[in-house]
Amino acid sequence: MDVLVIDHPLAQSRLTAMRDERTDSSSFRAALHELTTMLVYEAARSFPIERYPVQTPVTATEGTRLANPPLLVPVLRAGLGMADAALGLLPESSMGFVGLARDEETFEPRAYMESLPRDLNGLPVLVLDPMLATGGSLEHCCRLLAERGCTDITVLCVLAAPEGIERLKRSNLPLRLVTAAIDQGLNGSKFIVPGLGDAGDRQFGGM
Ligand code: U5P
Repeated sequence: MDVLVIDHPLAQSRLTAMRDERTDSSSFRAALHELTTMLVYEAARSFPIERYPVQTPVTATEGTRLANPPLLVPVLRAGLGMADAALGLLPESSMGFVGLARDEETFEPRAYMESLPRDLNGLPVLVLDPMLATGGSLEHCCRLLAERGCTDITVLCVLAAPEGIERLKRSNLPLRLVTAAIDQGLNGSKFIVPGLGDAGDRQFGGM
């Protein structure tokens, strides 16, 4: 599994704002939005393009567009804060949704919603979830996509724990990971350390 870490200074400054416990929800959402734009920009570097004729005011030339814009799949609830930024850079993309809750005793994900095209053959997918902790949620989500025929998954997250990366590697699913940082690891409550806390609560408040 390819892992791409975006260590650009502008990305790292947004990540630091998100880590800071004094950052309020509104500023946290703004930093997540901007950071997602940077992660999508870098993830899209390897997307296939096609050339097509275009007329400028001066002459005829050739233009570039994405050959196959990916399906965007934010993982609810925390991935919602990445959806608008991703759609901004990929306006031709469609969006599906997967809702996952983590059981706080077993730490395993439970799906409460799936809204995806039935057939994902030939369609690349960009999965949006800020945190890769144990990897249970993202493995579950990517398995749903692979079962529908998807063979090209890019997982976009803000923070990844080594434990989650290992789990995704072992899954043998057809995916690559783009993240702004790989943190030290998980604590006893399976939170990422140093991390940024609960990405859903930081954006939308505690439930
Ligand atoms: N999560 C956090 N912060 C953490 C660890 C996990 O917000 O430090 C939440 C995220 O919402 C993420 C989910 O979607 O748990 C991933 O957990 P896991 O299935 O990778 O363990």
